[in-house]
Order: sequence, then C-alpha cells, then structure tokens
Amino acid sequence: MASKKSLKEEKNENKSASYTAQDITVLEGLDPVRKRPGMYIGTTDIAGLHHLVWEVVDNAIDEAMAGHAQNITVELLADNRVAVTDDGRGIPVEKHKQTKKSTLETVLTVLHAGGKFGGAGYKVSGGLHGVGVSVVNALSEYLCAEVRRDGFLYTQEYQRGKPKGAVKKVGKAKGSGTKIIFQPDPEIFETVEFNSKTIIERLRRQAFLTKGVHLNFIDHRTTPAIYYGFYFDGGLLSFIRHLNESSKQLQSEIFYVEKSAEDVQVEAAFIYNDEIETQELSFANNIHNPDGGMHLTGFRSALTRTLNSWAIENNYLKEKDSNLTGDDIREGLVAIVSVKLKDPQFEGQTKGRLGSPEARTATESIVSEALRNFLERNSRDAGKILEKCLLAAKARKAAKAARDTVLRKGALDGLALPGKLTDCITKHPEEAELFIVEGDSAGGSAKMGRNKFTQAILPLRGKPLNVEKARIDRMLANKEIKSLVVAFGTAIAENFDIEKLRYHKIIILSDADVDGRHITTLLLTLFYRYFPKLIENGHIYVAQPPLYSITQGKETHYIFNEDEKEGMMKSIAKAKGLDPETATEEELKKMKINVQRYKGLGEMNADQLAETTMDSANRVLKQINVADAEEADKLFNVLMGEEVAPRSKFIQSHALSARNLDV
Ligand code: 28F
Repeated sequence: MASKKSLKEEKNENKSASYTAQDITVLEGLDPVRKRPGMYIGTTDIAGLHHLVWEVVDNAIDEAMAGHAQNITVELLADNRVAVTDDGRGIPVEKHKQTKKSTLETVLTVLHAGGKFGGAGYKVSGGLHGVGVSVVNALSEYLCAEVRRDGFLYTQEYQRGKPKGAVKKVGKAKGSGTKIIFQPDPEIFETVEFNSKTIIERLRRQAFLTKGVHLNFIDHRTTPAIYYGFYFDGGLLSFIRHLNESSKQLQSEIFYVEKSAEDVQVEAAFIYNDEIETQELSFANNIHNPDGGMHLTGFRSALTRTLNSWAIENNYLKEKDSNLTGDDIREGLVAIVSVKLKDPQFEGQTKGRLGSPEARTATESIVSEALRNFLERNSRDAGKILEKCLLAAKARKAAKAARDTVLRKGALDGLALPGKLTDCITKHPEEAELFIVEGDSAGGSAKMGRNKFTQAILPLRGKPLNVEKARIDRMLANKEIKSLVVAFGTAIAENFDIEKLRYHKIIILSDADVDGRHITTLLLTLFYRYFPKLIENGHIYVAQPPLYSITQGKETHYIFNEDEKEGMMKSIAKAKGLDPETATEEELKKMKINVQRYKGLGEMNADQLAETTMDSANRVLKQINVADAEEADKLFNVLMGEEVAPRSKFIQSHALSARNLDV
C-alpha cells in the first residue's frame, strides 16, 4: 500500500510529462499475479479457485447494485470452464484515454483497473475481493469476454492473461450485458474442479443481500443439468425467515429497516424466537464480517437503548430497576445488519471486522428510530419481546443471587478466618504463602512441616470438590470454597480488592493423580473466573511434588520426572560398576540403594513434604499464567460438559500416564 501511495505522489509531481515511467508502473501488467497468485487470491487451493468465481460474480453484482442488472447466471461447463453472465450495461469497449486500448481490454489486462479507472462512486464493493477481473484473466489458461452494448456483440479472447487478438465486433445483438467465460490454469491451481455446493451457498447468501436480483446457477457437467434460481423479494426479511426456519418466532412481524445516513446505506432486520442462543450476522458491501464491527456495535446499542427506554415508558421496568443488559436483550435474537459504504475499513487478523466508525453512528441512529416506530405500531410484539428480555434478566439475576448468597457485600467482612486455616505469623502479605492442600492427611503433614512464620495451610477435603458433580456457581456456596475466599481476604466480584490480599503466593498442593489434577483444574477455573487479577498478577502457583526419592546411604535425591529418574539410576549403576543399560532396580536395592515412588502427598512424612515441596530452597513451583488458566477453564468445560465422549476420553488419556498430569 505504502509503495503505491508514494508512486501516486511522484506521479503528481510529474504532471507535465504526460506518460512517465511511474505511469507504467501504476498500470501494472499481469506478470506479478502469475508469479505470486497467493498475494491476490490468498491461496491456490480449492478456496483460491473459487475466489475466481466470486471475483467475477461480485463485478456482476456491483452492476446490479448500481441498478443496471437484474439477472446474473453462473454456469459450470465442461473442461472446468465457468461462465458468468449479467444483463447490465456491458463493460465499455471504446478506447480508454489512458491506455489507448479498449476499456474492455484495459479492465482485463491492467491490475486494479476496475477501481483505478472506474471513477469515484461506481463501486461500493471492493473490500476483500475486488482484486479485479484482470487477476482472474491472469490465472486462467483461457478467458473469453462477451459484451452486448449499443446493439452489437463484441468479443475478445485471452490465453493466460494475454489477448489472442483485438476486441472483435461480431455482429448485431439485442439487449446489453457482460459474459465472462474462464478456464482456470492448472499450472497455477492445485485443483481446477469447482464445487457446485460451495457456489450455490454463496449465491443464495448474495441473493438475500441484493434483493430484487435473480441469481441463477446451472451445472452443465451432469445430464440432466442441475438448475438453481435464487430471488428474494424481501432481502434481509427473507434472510431472517431462512435463518429462523426451524425455530418458533415470537413476533408476528419481523423488524425491518432500510435507510441511509451519513453516506452509509443501512439495512437491518431481526426477529426473536423462543430459544436462548443468539444469531447475529453482519455484512459490509455484501462481504460477511464474521467478527462483526462498527455496524453490529451500532445495532446492538440501538436495540439495548431503545428497548430499555420503551420498557420504562410502558411500565415493564421501573425507573429504579436495573436496566436490561445487552445479554438480556440478545437471548433468542436472530439479527442481520448489512451496510453499504464507500471505502470500508476492515480490521483484525483475518480482516473479519468492519472498523469504519461512520457505520456505527449511521446504524445506531437509523435502527433506534425505526425500532421506536416498530414498537409503537406493534405493541403486542413489543410486549412479547419485552417479556422475553425480562425473563432473561430474571434468570441472570437469579444466577447472580445464587452466587451472592454467601459472597454478597458484607457477608464475608465480619466472618472470622476459617477454623481449618492454620495461619502464618507474619502480617506482611509479600512474604506470606498460603498452601491449599488436598486432603486432611496431607494437610496434617503440611501443617507440621511448614515454616510457621511465612506459611499458612488450608486443607480442602477432596469429596465436596468432586469436579464432575460440581457446578462453578454452586461451588461458591460450598463451605470449603467460602473459607478459601475468606482466607484470601480480597472478597469477590464488585467488592474484590487486590490490596487486601493476605498472601502474595497462593500455592495449590495436590496429588499427581487424576483426582489431584481434577482439583487443580477446578481451583484454577474458579480463580480464572472469579479472581482473574490473582492470576494476572502472578499470585497463583501449583506445587510440583517429587515422583520419587532415591536414597543412597544418608543422601536422598528427589526426582520430579521420569527422565530424571532414568538418568539418575543409570549414573548410580555405572558408579557401582554395573552395566547402566541392563541394571535393574532389584540389583540396586541389594546395594542399599532405595528407590521410593510417591503415589500421593499422604505417603510423605512431614519432614519429606517440607523438604521437597514446601522449602523454598528445594521445591519446584509452577507459576500460573493466564494461558494456563484458560487451558484449565477449557478442561473444566470438558469435564463438566454435556458431551460424555470428550470427558471420558480426557479422563482416560490423563489417567494412563502420570507424566501427563503436571499442570
Ligand atoms: C460477468 C461479470 O463484470 N459486469 C460488469 C460493467 C459495467 C460497466 C463497467 C462493468 C468503466 C471504466 C471501469 C458500463 N457502462 N459481469 C461484469 N458490468 N464495468 S463489469 O465499467 C467499468 C469501468 O473502467 C459500465 C458505464 N459505466 C460502467
């Protein structure tokens, strides 16, 4: 982009020379397209192949959107040829001022010619596709353009982007329009076989978005040929009906508006159904924006604001009640927003979001006004929508109330520290550590082995924390978890205050088995959802207890993984004059070398636990970052999910190997 701009600037400085070297660079030929096709169509796989069709169809749709074409036909022919026909004005054939060649040839042989020579305002589209039909020409082993215009038929043929001859006036013709037949080049594409379903789906969506245009599809590759025709009088209204086909609609009338403001053309439609899921689709210049953007933001705020004020004015909500939130309002919503604007800006990694701010203001004002009218005209529909939103709000509040029963404002304040907590002496959070220990017996050892001054111990009982039966919101009502929160000192939700954190290191100490792993997952999920700051600020750790100890005389080594154990055993065997490759544990045992495997924390005595897992000189701690916690949250969802298959798969795969168990 930058290089193009500088070329343009140079060109302006050079106005006196009518045809400069820079002009020639701007009027780029097609060689770069064949050299690096990916730069123009993304990929050369089947997706890239279909890009050629979208490019040509988009041009025909532009002609239709400009009000000049009503019928567009896509035909799949033998030998992987595609024909696209429209009944628009026909691409002009007369000599082009700048190139001194036919405009048709210019459009087909000069990169970006459509935009560069089109004159402002011809194209509203462009966006992601809009690389120009010359790109299609460059990547086709054969292309034929037919133009009907001023009572004549003109044709021109190409091979790999090079004209086979000049534009020919073939004879008289009725009507007007453009037909492009092309055959993708197998030297470029991994496959040249088109997929009819891909094309049909795309045409259907385009037909919804450009109401009043007939989009036809004929697959001539089979006998009989397969024919599809798409025509939606209702535009987005038809689209909404299609999306909501399988759900019960709440409203009797679909909301619909089409209007322009600030040079932005806005079309929006929605309906509520009796479900919980939301379906929202947004388009800019007929290009789908999977990540939404300014138009969707404008639509959502119009909906939220208008419904709230209407609810208050009509006594569905009292002024003092809390407002309906965006989430309350989106339950069961099926909505489509489509805007048309000049020079749309797309953002994000995949360019999936519309960034143009004027799309937000235009959509918000147009939808707000139309929705107010709609509600006033359709008070029955309005009532149904409002009842649905209020129900969603009620469910939301009930869930929150359940969460808050134990944790609401003040409930924790007066509460004494839990009796199970063995606190440390220091009152300085920076040096204080809280060990959350699974099980009473390990808790006992930890209590005995701890550094009383800096280390506090909170044992959690395994049973009430059975992950598979727990729900995260119910968990918060759990006594054990409640004591955990009290021990933190930070309170929760809107009362959360990190300044009040009583321990700067919170260390989860659980067994290296499936249960231990479950409890760790559950605690990390809890922290991730309700105490994200603790993770962001690096206060959460998982202790890694050793898997083995190897004792040789008075010396004990603690081993944290299998590889380390293997290496250790080999070096001892070697030192004892045994063959390190064949020596067995039995043989080593006879030489008074003792290998102990720790199955759980409970098997370690207090001294061992203190030395290996709690003493800051020897212990191994894993500091949990946000990515780790997200991972735990995902695992938690698998464990909790409705789907049994991934859950049992997870449990199996993690039960088999102890090594997979470290967090
Ligand atoms: C099968 C694909 O590409 N249809 C098109 C037109 C019509 C005009 C046009 C196209 C003029 C100078 C660029 C006609 N009359 N279908 C299509 N139909 N392009 S592409 O103009 C192209 C510009 O350079 C057209 C008056 N103005 C525009």
